[in-house]
Amino acid sequence: MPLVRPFETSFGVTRERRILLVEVQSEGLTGWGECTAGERPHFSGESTDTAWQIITQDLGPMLAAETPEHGGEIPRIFQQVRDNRMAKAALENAIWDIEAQREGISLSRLLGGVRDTIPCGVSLGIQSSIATLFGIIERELEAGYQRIKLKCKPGWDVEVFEQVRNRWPEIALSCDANSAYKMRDLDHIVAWDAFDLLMVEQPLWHDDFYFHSMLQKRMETPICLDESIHNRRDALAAIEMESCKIINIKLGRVGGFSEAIAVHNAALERGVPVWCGGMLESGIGRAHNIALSTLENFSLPGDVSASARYFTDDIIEPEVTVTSAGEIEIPDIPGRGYEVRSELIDRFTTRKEMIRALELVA
Ligand code: OSB
Ligand code: MG
Repeated sequence: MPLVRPFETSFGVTRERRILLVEVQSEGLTGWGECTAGERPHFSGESTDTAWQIITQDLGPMLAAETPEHGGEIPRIFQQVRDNRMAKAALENAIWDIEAQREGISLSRLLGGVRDTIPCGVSLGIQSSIATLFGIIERELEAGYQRIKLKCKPGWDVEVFEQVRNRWPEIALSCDANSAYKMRDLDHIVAWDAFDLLMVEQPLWHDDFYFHSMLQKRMETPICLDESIHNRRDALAAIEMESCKIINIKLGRVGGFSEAIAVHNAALERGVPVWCGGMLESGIGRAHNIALSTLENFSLPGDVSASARYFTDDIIEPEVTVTSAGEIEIPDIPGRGYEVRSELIDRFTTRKEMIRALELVA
């Protein structure tokens, strides 16, 4: 799926998405899941192709050999497979979708969601100039988005923050470095306290807690961890060490809804707010992010925004839209809340594999 515009982070540029989708059929119901791995293994060690391999060779057959009734049972079934959380999440989330349909309730309700609208922010990629960035910020604020997150890296940081702050002294503003900095940059990052940022997301290594905690001790601005948090245990360690004061929860990064809820609850009990991150998802992953964002502790605007910001033609119907108040309204229908446009998916599809469960004899 071509992106409406390229998205640049400190680890590279994405121009089109090559997305692995999972369709699970059971008892006449169809659940969908999206693997949020990137085309290249730059955000995490997973990619679209490693996930294809793990799902077709391992996870798919493992799931087909079982008869789970609840999404919450899936982590146990996949226990023997180490890591590969984005591959696992694609399958687990499809089962939660089916379960919600079977129960006749929305996915949000099944997960324990408490909101009927969610607050939305946008994540803005690195641009060719500050003037271009200003134009984009203007448009997004005009559309109603409640928080602007700026991707940053050495050479695209202080200068940008300073000019954006001068132009918009009051907006909720944050930044995300995707691990672009090192210890020698600590003084440089501490100085960002001057820009009244809501948070600084993942400034240091993708697998670090310790050095983030050293930075957080010197900094007023809350650090938010993204890449470092893979599960509830990571969240507990990061909170205990004060490596962060805010957590970005991504369904794929933590391995699916079960672990996302566990991270959410651990943070809630310790007074640490969370928000839902994005991975340039198609409508299916987006629908799941929306449902997750209705949980109580998702109190900050997330990176979940309108379909049209990414794709001219999204694969769900209706596409995701954002109100002028910068909110997404939660669909109150059974399951994921959006229809899947199968004919459009077929047109985009380059490869397909079917894994059958054994027929059960009643
Ligand atoms: O770090 O949050 C991130 C996109 C791809 C990989 C990592 C990240 C992002 C984003 C975009 O920030 C969020 C979105 O708009 O989906
Ligand atoms: Mg991030």
